[in-house]
Amino acid sequence: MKRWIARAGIGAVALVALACGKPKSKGGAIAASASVKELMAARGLTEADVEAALRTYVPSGKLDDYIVFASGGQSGQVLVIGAPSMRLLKLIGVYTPEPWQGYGYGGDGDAVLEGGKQNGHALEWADVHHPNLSETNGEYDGQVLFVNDKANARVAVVDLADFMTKQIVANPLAASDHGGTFVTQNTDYVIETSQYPAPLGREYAPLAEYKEKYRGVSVFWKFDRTTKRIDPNQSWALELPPYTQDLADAGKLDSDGWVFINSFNTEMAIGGTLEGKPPIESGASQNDMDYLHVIDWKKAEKLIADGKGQPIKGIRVLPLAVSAAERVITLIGEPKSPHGVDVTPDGKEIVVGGKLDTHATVYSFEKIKKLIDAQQFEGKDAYGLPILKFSDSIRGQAEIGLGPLHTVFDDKGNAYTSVFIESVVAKWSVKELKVIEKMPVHYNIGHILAAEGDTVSPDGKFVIAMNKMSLDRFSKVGPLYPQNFQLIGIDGEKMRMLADMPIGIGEPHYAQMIRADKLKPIKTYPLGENPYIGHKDPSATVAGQEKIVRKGNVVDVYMTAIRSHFTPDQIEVEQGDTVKLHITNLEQSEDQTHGFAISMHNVQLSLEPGRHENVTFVADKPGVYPMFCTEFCSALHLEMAGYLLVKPKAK
Ligand code: K7E
Ligand code: CUA
Repeated sequence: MKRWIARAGIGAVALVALACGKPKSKGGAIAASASVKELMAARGLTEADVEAALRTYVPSGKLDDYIVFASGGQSGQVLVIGAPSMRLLKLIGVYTPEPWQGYGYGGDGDAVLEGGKQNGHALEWADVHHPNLSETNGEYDGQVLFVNDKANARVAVVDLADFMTKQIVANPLAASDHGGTFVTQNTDYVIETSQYPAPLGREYAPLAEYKEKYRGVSVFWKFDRTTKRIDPNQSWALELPPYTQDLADAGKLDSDGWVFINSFNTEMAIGGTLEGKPPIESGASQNDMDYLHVIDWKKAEKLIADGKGQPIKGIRVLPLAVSAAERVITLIGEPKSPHGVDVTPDGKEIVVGGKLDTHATVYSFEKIKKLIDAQQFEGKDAYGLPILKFSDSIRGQAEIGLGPLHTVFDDKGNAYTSVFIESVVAKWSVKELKVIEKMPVHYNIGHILAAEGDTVSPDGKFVIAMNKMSLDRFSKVGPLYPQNFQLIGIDGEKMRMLADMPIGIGEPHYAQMIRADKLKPIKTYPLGENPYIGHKDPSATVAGQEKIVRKGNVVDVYMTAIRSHFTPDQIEVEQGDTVKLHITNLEQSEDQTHGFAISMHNVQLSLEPGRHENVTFVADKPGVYPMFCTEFCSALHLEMAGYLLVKPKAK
């Protein structure tokens, strides 16, 4: 029963019968078995409930068809969820230390978190907004995941070979970001755009000089496929006007080479509530139109290569004046404080969600391109950027409802827009610009995502409503309620609500759903591999070669771990020594992970089979400290232990 049992036509009773293995009766009538009916009655389940259960239930030992990578919001992590079961598979530590994975607790992962320092500060939290999978020819390729930290303007790279965070790059120009981390169709660039305008490079300038000195910025981080890392030296940026840039999307197919970024607060309101001035929220909602930024990034790339960029904090930035003169950035009006901007799968159109306007506006890339090529502008903004006429740039508008935010697509030409104030998913025809159906969601939907949704060929199977509020959906757990992911089937005539999943670790924003068979994670590491360097660690040790080497007050310990002991298991050092542990897990069988912790030292590692880790600390407090395995690995797991002895300094 791998395929969906029924298209719209077959009723729930039929599904129940099928699920129970009851053969169809001769006359074609199908009946649920008495025991299933009893169960339904006892649990108060309707036929629709049973049908939803059958569409999402993944029995023990069976695997999900899709994997969802969801933002963990303020937790700074990424959730990995199976769909349609909506089972949580993993939390990947990204910006926040994650003890189970031994990420940020004394091992080599500390260096990744170090890379995320801003202004010399270690930042222990992040607000993860938009996970984006790497693409090849506009299809998810399952290699890498990028996520941004809205709060501190950072971008992280998660390697999907082992589902580990390998790099955090700190944006030196902006103080916050939002429109990211969108990828170009072959992942040449990962794009990160600032949210709240500020002087580039985070210099000081008074708010009175907002229009002159404050700026937005879009960083084009160059992604290197061979190293699976962002290369900051090959990256560059575009100076943007101090409109509050919001969401963004990269063009694909016809619109490859272009990026679309929308904005609010083109009024450039700066608040001042204590002085009785209007807050930013009202100042920013005065104009009927804000600006969609249309960016020719291939032209910008060329100008940067020709030396037109000016370095700020080590990044080449293309000045606004150059972008204006060379028509790298063109503006088009967009109705009142929009939110999401989403390119259609064919790359031909751009859908902007109105937020304060009830429409989704569909821009035509072909029209835009023609107007730009013919230099048919209706004017310029205060920064000299050319503006296209709104009515000449769009194909039309769809009346969606109150608070349209984000839009995703299926394989049949339909769009699905999250409608925040109405708490619905609106399904509409892109061609007809007409709403077909609205599905209520619980409650206050933010983002929406679709199976293979941002590719050139969405699957049209599921969408997930990512709801900000859950009110009456779950058992009460104190005044901070979980968020609610709602899985909705979209492969039938009508949308079907299938499952709820509470998210209790933060407020997720976006997520992407990839076909599970596109992911090819490794099962074990080659013996001695350090995942952060991608090959065998120079300090990797094999059985029989373990040793303790002392040089001055530095003690190097070359260790191994195998069921169920560490070698060596007694380490004696002197107070004040720098201790360097180099531990190789000699296991080569699947799922045979050992942990490693030392009491009182904030050291905790995860040593998956074959993996090597290095730990450095100063033994500053004399005493006896147990060191032990923290992952239940065998019947003798508790015996997998030893001692670190720190001898007091001789007086
Ligand atoms: Cu709409 Cu940050 Cu993408 Cu939240 S954003 S919902
Ligand atoms: Cu090794 Cu528990």
